[in-house]
Amino acid sequence: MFKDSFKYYKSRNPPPDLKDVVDFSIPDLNKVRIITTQCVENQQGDKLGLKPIKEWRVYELIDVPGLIFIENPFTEIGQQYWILKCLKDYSKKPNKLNLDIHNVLNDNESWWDITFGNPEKGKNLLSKLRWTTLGYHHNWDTKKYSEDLKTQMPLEIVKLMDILADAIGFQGFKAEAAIINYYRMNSTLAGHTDHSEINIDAPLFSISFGQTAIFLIGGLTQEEPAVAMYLRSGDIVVMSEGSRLRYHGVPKILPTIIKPWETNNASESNTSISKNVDHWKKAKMYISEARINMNIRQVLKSGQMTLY
Ligand SMILES: O=C(O)CCC(=O)C(=O)O
Repeated sequence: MFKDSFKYYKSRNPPPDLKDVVDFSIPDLNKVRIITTQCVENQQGDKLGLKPIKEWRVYELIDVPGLIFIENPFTEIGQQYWILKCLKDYSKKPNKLNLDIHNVLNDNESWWDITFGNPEKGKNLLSKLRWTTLGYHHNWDTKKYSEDLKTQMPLEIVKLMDILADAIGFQGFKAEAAIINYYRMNSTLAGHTDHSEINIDAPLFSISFGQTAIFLIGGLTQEEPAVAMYLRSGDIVVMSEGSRLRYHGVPKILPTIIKPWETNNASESNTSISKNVDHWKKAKMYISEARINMNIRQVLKSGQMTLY
């Protein structure tokens, strides 16, 4: 059962045995199948921090048809770019934050500015950011999207998703809603399904940055068993077709040894992305004890302009 696996991997004492966790960095071809990308290189990819598509490694989990895994397709600078976007830009208005209901920030204050710029007020704020929503804002209570709760999706996310979707054969995918999840080392995300979107035929993209997660994917009901897999910084899970409505969750965050957001001089000079060194220093400190997940969905059916 999903709950048993969740409890098993969440446990601190005794800690779980990780031998059955699928590790796509050493792919076991009895468990995963290699997917060939549709390798139309896109000039925009470099600006969005992506490696050339011909270098990507893409797999499908044999036991979970439609569950596609793209092993970190981002450059080092690309990881820094998206980590900073999530921390500095996507945590600002007009996006919605879990902090909104606590009234800790005034209208003219942002989480980033107060956390890193106001030692007194920002003292306890760093770990309090849990989620932000973009585009069609996910309503956690009703689980229904609404035209009244919608803001512009950031253009760079729309472009990134066009490239990712095209490369793995989901031409026409439109990024219309996103949840950015912020995890501390002791955070978990309980098992759930994502079914609020009118278009459940469109895939859901889930991009991880920072510390490593153990991700569980189960069946269509809580009663079925779950498969565990590592999600490391940069890795992308695509829940498509038969996997789109399966239960999934994150029982554990593990400290990472490999830090694909760290740059060497060669990667710094070989990019069209510029960076603010001071901002990155702060983001690097944050990500050393955190994980960020960008969860991106299409809401409407193809050709549909509004919800109703
Ligand atoms: O953090 C993750 O990897 C999963 C997030 C998720 O399932 C969600 O936002 O619905």
